[in-house]
Amino acid sequence: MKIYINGKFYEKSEAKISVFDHGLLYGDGVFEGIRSYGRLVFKLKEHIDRLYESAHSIMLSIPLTRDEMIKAVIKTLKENNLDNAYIRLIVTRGEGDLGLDPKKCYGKASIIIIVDTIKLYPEKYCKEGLSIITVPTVRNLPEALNPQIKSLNYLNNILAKIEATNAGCAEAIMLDSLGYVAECTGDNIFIVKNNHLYTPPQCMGTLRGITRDSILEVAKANRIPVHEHVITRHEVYISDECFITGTAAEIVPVVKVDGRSIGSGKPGPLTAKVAKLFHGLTKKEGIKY
Ligand code: PXG
Repeated sequence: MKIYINGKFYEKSEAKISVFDHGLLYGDGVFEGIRSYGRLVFKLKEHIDRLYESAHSIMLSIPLTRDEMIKAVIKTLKENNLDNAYIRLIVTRGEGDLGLDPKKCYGKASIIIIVDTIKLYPEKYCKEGLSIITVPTVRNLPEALNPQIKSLNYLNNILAKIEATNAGCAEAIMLDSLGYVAECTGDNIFIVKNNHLYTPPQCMGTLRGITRDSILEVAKANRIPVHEHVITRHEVYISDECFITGTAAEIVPVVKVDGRSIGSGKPGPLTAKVAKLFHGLTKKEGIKY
């Protein structure tokens, strides 16, 4: 494995950054998780745009242009020679002192690109569907740390993940501070009711997932009605189908929420249809390497 750090490649055992990097000390930085399918990087431009928007919001200046960043990702993929890869792109605030002030780190942002493979959920869950719960930890308030900023500070999600796994679930629904469904710990959520798709709007304290947007794109192109609409837990419980979406997870059906069976209790037909449409898109769209 060859890991990119600030323009140079290192073996995994040699790929290191400073213990004074504010990415480590404070989770001060931004990241993206990206996938390639058959040597096509899926929605790379969208991921790079979201990275630069996250960075802009936290006043982190990335020392490469967007085009240079795309080239760096492609170069790292070529170096690692994987046909189907999971790419983790990280920009940290860089090395500073032990104080919070990011100004001490200016000009030192670190860019790290790791290319690996990932299987987030076992095949059994993808085929039979997940059983998930709603956890007590609410999603970060948009007015505090906006979930649309994909920052290195993931403790909000990790606390929710701990609550999920403690209860024997691989994923969990996080609510916003008003009690509406926001998203899962590392995935967006969709429900199906009467052949319409619903997902919470991004203003509800959700990350604007690239997979979520791709589902909206394929649904619209195939005349499946889609709504970005507030969702309550009750609406999830009485939905016909439910599924979660993420770059790492892809599309995973959900068959039980808080002990309530969803629809037939089995992965539903519209979930299968949009998953097929999504995988079709990944096969034909992307930047080649
Ligand atoms: N919501 C959150 C909070 C995420 O972290 C998504 C939605 C899906 O977004 P994309 O753009 O990938 O469709 C994510 C991204 C993990 C893990 O181990 C998950 C993500 C990132 C890093 C790790 O579950 N998901």
